[in-house]
Amino acid sequence: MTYAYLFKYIIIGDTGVGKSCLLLQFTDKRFQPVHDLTIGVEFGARMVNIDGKQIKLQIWDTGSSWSTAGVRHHKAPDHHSMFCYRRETFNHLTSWLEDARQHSSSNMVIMLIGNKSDLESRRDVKREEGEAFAREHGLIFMETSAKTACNVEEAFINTAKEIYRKIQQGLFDVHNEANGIKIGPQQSISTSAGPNSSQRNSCDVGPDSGCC
Ligand SMILES: Nc1nc2c(ncn2[C@@H]2O[C@H](COP(=O)(O)OP(=O)(O)OP(=O)(O)O)[C@@H](O)[C@H]2O)c(=O)[nH]1
Ligand SMILES: [Mg+2]
Repeated sequence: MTYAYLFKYIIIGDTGVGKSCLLLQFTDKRFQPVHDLTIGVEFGARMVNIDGKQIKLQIWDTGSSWSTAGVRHHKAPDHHSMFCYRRETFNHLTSWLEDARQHSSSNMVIMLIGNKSDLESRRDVKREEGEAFAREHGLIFMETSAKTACNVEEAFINTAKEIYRKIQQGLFDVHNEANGIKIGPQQSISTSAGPNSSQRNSCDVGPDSGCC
Protein backbone atom coordinates (compact mmCIF):
# COMPACT_ATOMS: atom_id res chain seq x y z
CA MET A 1 0.00 0.00 0.00
CA THR A 2 1.46 3.34 -1.02
CA TYR A 3 1.16 6.52 0.95
CA ALA A 4 2.03 10.17 0.65
CA TYR A 5 3.43 10.50 4.16
CA LEU A 6 4.15 8.35 7.17
CA PHE A 7 3.58 9.98 10.56
CA LYS A 8 5.24 8.50 13.64
CA TYR A 9 3.30 8.52 16.92
CA ILE A 10 4.12 7.31 20.38
CA ILE A 11 1.49 6.64 23.05
CA ILE A 12 2.76 7.22 26.54
CA GLY A 13 1.43 7.29 30.08
CA ASP A 14 1.22 5.30 33.30
CA THR A 15 0.47 1.62 33.39
CA GLY A 16 -3.20 0.77 33.07
CA VAL A 17 -4.42 4.06 31.60
CA GLY A 18 -5.45 2.24 28.43
CA LYS A 19 -2.69 2.92 25.91
CA SER A 20 -2.75 -0.55 24.33
CA CYS A 21 -6.55 -0.57 24.28
CA LEU A 22 -6.62 2.77 22.45
CA LEU A 23 -4.29 1.40 19.81
CA LEU A 24 -6.26 -1.85 19.49
CA GLN A 25 -9.53 0.03 19.12
CA PHE A 26 -8.01 2.25 16.45
CA THR A 27 -6.34 -0.49 14.41
CA ASP A 28 -8.66 -3.48 15.00
CA LYS A 29 -11.87 -1.89 16.27
CA ARG A 30 -12.06 -4.12 19.32
CA PHE A 31 -11.64 -3.82 23.07
CA GLN A 32 -9.43 -5.94 25.32
CA PRO A 33 -11.05 -6.13 28.78
CA VAL A 34 -8.04 -7.78 30.43
CA HIS A 35 -4.96 -5.74 31.33
CA ASP A 36 -2.15 -7.30 29.34
CA LEU A 37 0.87 -5.36 30.58
CA THR A 38 3.05 -4.06 27.75
CA ILE A 39 6.74 -4.78 28.12
CA GLY A 40 8.99 -2.43 26.17
CA VAL A 41 7.29 -1.26 22.99
CA GLU A 42 4.67 -2.71 20.65
CA PHE A 43 3.66 -1.37 17.27
CA GLY A 44 0.55 -0.73 15.27
CA ALA A 45 -0.15 0.91 11.92
CA ARG A 46 -3.11 2.11 9.95
CA MET A 47 -3.80 4.14 6.85
CA VAL A 48 -5.98 7.23 7.07
CA ASN A 49 -7.06 9.70 4.46
CA ILE A 50 -6.43 13.34 5.24
CA ASP A 51 -7.39 15.95 2.69
CA GLY A 52 -7.30 13.38 -0.11
CA LYS A 53 -3.87 12.05 0.87
CA GLN A 54 -3.20 8.52 2.03
CA ILE A 55 -1.23 8.77 5.26
CA LYS A 56 0.25 5.89 7.16
CA LEU A 57 0.21 6.23 10.93
CA GLN A 58 2.95 4.19 12.56
CA ILE A 59 2.20 4.00 16.25
CA TRP A 60 4.43 2.91 19.12
CA ASP A 61 2.60 1.68 22.19
CA THR A 62 4.92 1.85 25.16
CA GLY A 63 4.95 0.04 28.46
CA SER A 64 4.93 2.36 31.44
CA SER A 65 8.68 2.03 32.11
CA TRP A 66 9.20 3.46 28.64
CA SER A 67 6.83 6.27 29.33
CA THR A 68 8.85 8.07 31.94
CA ALA A 69 10.00 11.32 30.47
CA GLY A 70 13.72 10.63 30.37
CA VAL A 71 13.50 7.26 28.65
CA ARG A 72 10.87 8.32 26.17
CA HIS A 73 12.58 11.47 25.01
CA HIS A 74 15.99 9.98 24.63
CA LYS A 75 14.78 6.95 22.71
CA ALA A 76 11.98 8.44 20.62
CA PRO A 77 12.40 12.20 20.24
CA ASP A 78 11.24 11.91 16.63
CA HIS A 79 7.67 10.84 17.46
CA HIS A 80 4.54 12.92 17.87
CA SER A 81 3.02 12.14 21.27
CA MET A 82 -0.31 10.99 22.59
CA PHE A 83 -0.08 11.41 26.33
CA CYS A 84 -2.65 9.49 28.41
CA TYR A 85 -2.86 10.84 31.93
CA ARG A 86 -4.34 9.98 35.27
CA ARG A 87 -4.37 12.26 38.31
CA GLU A 88 -0.81 11.49 39.46
CA THR A 89 0.70 12.17 36.04
CA PHE A 90 -1.56 15.13 35.37
CA ASN A 91 0.08 16.89 38.29
CA HIS A 92 3.49 16.47 36.63
CA LEU A 93 2.53 17.40 33.13
CA THR A 94 4.36 20.71 33.14
CA SER A 95 7.76 19.17 33.81
CA TRP A 96 7.03 16.37 31.36
CA LEU A 97 6.23 18.92 28.68
CA GLU A 98 9.37 20.94 29.35
CA ASP A 99 11.39 17.77 28.93
CA ALA A 100 9.51 16.85 25.75
CA ARG A 101 10.08 20.22 24.17
CA GLN A 102 13.70 20.28 25.16
CA HIS A 103 14.47 17.02 23.35
CA SER A 104 12.22 17.36 20.31
CA SER A 105 11.39 19.93 17.67
CA SER A 106 9.06 22.52 19.18
CA ASN A 107 6.57 21.84 16.39
CA MET A 108 6.02 18.20 17.35
CA VAL A 109 2.31 17.61 17.89
CA ILE A 110 1.26 16.53 21.36
CA MET A 111 -2.21 15.31 22.18
CA LEU A 112 -3.39 15.10 25.77
CA ILE A 113 -5.82 12.24 26.33
CA GLY A 114 -8.14 11.56 29.23
CA ASN A 115 -9.12 7.95 28.52
CA LYS A 116 -11.86 5.80 30.13
CA SER A 117 -14.46 8.51 29.67
CA ASP A 118 -17.09 5.78 30.04
CA LEU A 119 -16.18 5.54 33.73
CA GLU A 120 -17.66 8.92 34.62
CA SER A 121 -18.37 7.98 38.23
CA ARG A 122 -14.66 7.21 38.79
CA ARG A 123 -13.31 10.33 37.08
CA ASP A 124 -10.30 11.85 38.88
CA VAL A 125 -9.46 14.76 36.56
CA LYS A 126 -12.22 17.14 35.53
CA ARG A 127 -12.65 17.65 31.82
CA GLU A 128 -12.24 21.41 32.32
CA GLU A 129 -8.82 20.86 33.93
CA GLY A 130 -7.61 18.89 30.93
CA GLU A 131 -9.00 21.44 28.49
CA ALA A 132 -7.45 24.35 30.36
CA PHE A 133 -4.02 22.73 30.56
CA ALA A 134 -4.08 21.88 26.86
CA ARG A 135 -5.18 25.38 25.90
CA GLU A 136 -2.47 26.97 28.01
CA HIS A 137 0.29 24.77 26.57
CA GLY A 138 -0.79 24.49 22.94
CA LEU A 139 -1.77 20.82 23.04
CA ILE A 140 -4.70 19.06 21.44
CA PHE A 141 -7.08 17.63 24.03
CA MET A 142 -9.63 14.85 23.92
CA GLU A 143 -11.42 12.55 26.29
CA THR A 144 -11.76 9.07 24.85
CA SER A 145 -13.06 5.64 25.69
CA ALA A 146 -11.22 2.66 24.27
CA LYS A 147 -14.14 0.58 25.53
CA THR A 148 -16.97 2.33 23.69
CA ALA A 149 -14.67 3.71 20.94
CA CYS A 150 -15.83 7.22 21.83
CA ASN A 151 -13.42 9.73 20.21
CA VAL A 152 -10.73 7.11 19.55
CA GLU A 153 -10.88 7.60 15.80
CA GLU A 154 -10.94 11.36 16.28
CA ALA A 155 -7.94 11.37 18.63
CA PHE A 156 -5.63 9.67 16.14
CA ILE A 157 -7.02 11.52 13.15
CA ASN A 158 -7.04 14.98 14.73
CA THR A 159 -3.37 14.47 15.55
CA ALA A 160 -2.71 13.57 11.91
CA LYS A 161 -4.69 16.59 10.72
CA GLU A 162 -2.61 18.87 12.91
CA ILE A 163 0.67 17.39 11.63
CA TYR A 164 -0.61 17.70 8.07
CA ARG A 165 -1.66 21.32 8.69
CA LYS A 166 1.83 22.12 9.93
CA ILE A 167 3.34 20.49 6.85
CA GLN A 168 1.12 22.65 4.66
CA GLN A 169 2.26 25.72 6.58
CA GLY A 170 5.89 24.80 6.01
CA LEU A 171 6.60 24.31 9.70
CA PHE A 172 8.29 20.93 9.16
CA ASP A 173 11.18 19.92 6.97
CA VAL A 174 9.55 16.73 5.66
CA HIS A 175 12.93 15.45 4.48
CA ASN A 176 14.17 15.35 8.06
CA GLU A 177 12.82 12.24 9.78
CA ALA A 178 13.61 13.77 13.16
CA ASN A 179 10.30 15.59 12.66
CA GLY A 180 8.33 12.34 12.92
CA ILE A 181 7.41 12.47 9.24
CA LYS A 182 8.58 10.41 6.31
CA ILE A 183 7.69 10.95 2.68
CA GLY A 184 6.17 7.85 1.11
CA PRO A 185 7.55 6.05 -1.92
CA GLN A 186 7.68 8.39 -4.90
CA GLN A 187 4.82 6.76 -6.80
CA SER A 188 2.51 7.19 -3.83
CA ILE A 189 2.50 10.95 -4.14
CA SER A 190 0.95 10.85 -7.58
CA THR A 191 -1.62 8.16 -6.68
CA SER A 192 -2.32 9.01 -3.09
CA ALA A 193 -5.61 10.83 -3.43
CA GLY A 194 -7.61 7.78 -4.38
CA PRO A 195 -11.01 7.49 -2.78
CA ASN A 196 -11.08 3.98 -4.28
CA SER A 197 -8.52 2.76 -1.80
CA SER A 198 -9.44 -0.72 -0.67
CA GLN A 199 -6.99 -1.02 2.21
CA ARG A 200 -8.77 -2.84 5.01
CA ASN A 201 -8.09 -0.26 7.64
CA SER A 202 -8.25 2.90 5.62
CA CYS A 203 -10.68 5.57 6.66
CA ASP A 204 -12.11 8.79 5.38
CA VAL A 205 -12.58 11.52 7.87
CA GLY A 206 -16.11 12.75 7.78
CA PRO A 207 -18.75 14.28 9.98
CA ASP A 208 -20.35 10.87 10.53
CA SER A 209 -17.39 9.49 12.47
CA GLY A 210 -18.96 10.46 15.76
CA CYS A 211 -19.29 8.43 18.91
CA CYS A 212 -20.88 8.10 22.29
N1 LIG B 1 -13.77 1.03 31.18
C1 LIG B 1 -12.68 1.18 30.44
N2 LIG B 1 -11.62 0.36 30.62
C2 LIG B 1 -10.53 0.54 29.84
C3 LIG B 1 -10.46 1.55 28.84
N3 LIG B 1 -9.25 1.47 28.26
C4 LIG B 1 -8.60 0.47 28.84
N4 LIG B 1 -9.36 -0.10 29.80
C5 LIG B 1 -9.00 -1.20 30.68
O1 LIG B 1 -7.88 -0.78 31.48
C6 LIG B 1 -6.96 -1.85 31.64
C7 LIG B 1 -5.58 -1.44 31.14
O2 LIG B 1 -5.61 -1.20 29.75
P1 LIG B 1 -4.31 -1.28 28.85
O3 LIG B 1 -4.66 -0.75 27.51
O4 LIG B 1 -3.71 -2.63 28.91
O5 LIG B 1 -3.39 -0.25 29.61
P2 LIG B 1 -1.91 0.23 29.23
O6 LIG B 1 -1.89 1.70 29.43
O7 LIG B 1 -1.53 -0.28 27.91
O8 LIG B 1 -1.05 -0.44 30.37
P3 LIG B 1 0.52 -0.89 30.34
O9 LIG B 1 0.77 -1.69 29.11
O10 LIG B 1 0.70 -1.67 31.59
O11 LIG B 1 1.34 0.38 30.37
C8 LIG B 1 -7.54 -3.07 30.90
O12 LIG B 1 -8.23 -3.88 31.81
C9 LIG B 1 -8.50 -2.44 29.91
O13 LIG B 1 -9.57 -3.28 29.57
C10 LIG B 1 -11.60 2.40 28.68
O14 LIG B 1 -11.63 3.32 27.86
N5 LIG B 1 -12.67 2.18 29.50
MG1 LIG C 1 -0.08 -1.56 27.29
